[in-house]
Amino acid sequence: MDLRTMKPIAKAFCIDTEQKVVKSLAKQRSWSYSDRRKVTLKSGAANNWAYGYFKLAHKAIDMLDQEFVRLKKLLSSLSGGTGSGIGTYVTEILRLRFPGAFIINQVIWPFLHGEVVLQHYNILLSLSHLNKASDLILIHENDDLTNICKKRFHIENVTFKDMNKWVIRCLMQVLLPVENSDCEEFRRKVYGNTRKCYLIYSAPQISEDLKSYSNFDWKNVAKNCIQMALTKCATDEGISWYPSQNSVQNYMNMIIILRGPKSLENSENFQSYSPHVMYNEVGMPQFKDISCTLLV
Ligand SMILES: Nc1nc2c(ncn2[C@@H]2O[C@H](COP(=O)(O)OP(=O)(O)OP(=O)(O)O)[C@@H](O)[C@H]2O)c(=O)[nH]1
Ligand SMILES: [Mg+2]
Repeated sequence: MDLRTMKPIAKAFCIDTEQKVVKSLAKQRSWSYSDRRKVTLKSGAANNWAYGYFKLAHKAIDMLDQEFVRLKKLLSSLSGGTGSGIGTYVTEILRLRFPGAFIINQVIWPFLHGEVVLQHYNILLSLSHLNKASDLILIHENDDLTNICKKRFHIENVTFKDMNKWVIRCLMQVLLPVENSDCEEFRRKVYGNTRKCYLIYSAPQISEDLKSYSNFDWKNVAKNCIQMALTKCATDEGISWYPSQNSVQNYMNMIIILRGPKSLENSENFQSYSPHVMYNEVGMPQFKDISCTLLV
């Protein structure tokens, strides 16, 4: 707790090449960052992976050094120069220093159109490096996030803030503790897999104000979620029902995470879809009902 502002102090690091970005992020209303964990340089990485990776990253590492040991989960974009270049370099240094650490990268895939001209190179370079250094790469696509916000949360002018709320919700689904598995087991489920990249599908997608009018049961929520993954549909509405769920075996490694009061008794039914079922009898703080999240 920061006794001056009475705000909790975040454990996370906030890294950006541009001072204004870190300053604006540090202006959070409900928490603060310690000065040791705000890392900033003098100029941006100009949307250039190589500039971030080769020219700027070592400077950021020098500033991070003291508390490096606590850093195991990295959130960054793939298409700019800082998140992709420095994020990749930091991941590689972490891997060198802590060979046994379980490192997770959450990355944002850019919009298909209208973004950075170098984005394809930046993505390719980032993912090819991360695939060696990281244990688990969770991907969120900005076009999908926009669709979820528009179609399921009925937001007309979608902002990054709206999209990030859904990203955070999915990350909580995946990373909060579960009852039948711990970090070690999670690690074993994805460990040794040459494929590190996972897309996240999660259901139900429903706004708070509509929740009291809705009724969910495990069968439908899980059925929808699995079909979303099969048909690569980001939203849990308007899903195509072809191919059928019999083709679920096509997925090499599907991890199913169930949260909610009735998940325990149902968890065995999910084994037919995947041997990797993780569950927790307590629902998410915001989603007291049931929820199903897939990593595929
Ligand atoms: N979902 C989401 N995407 C974001 C957000 N901020 C930026 N992006 C996306 O991230 C990409 C741009 O990355 P930035 O983070 O702005 O770039 P950077 O990593 O700071 O790199 P440079 O600015 O080139 O130094 C684009 O694809 C944006 O659409 C955000 O808050 N949420
Ligand atoms: Mg930037």
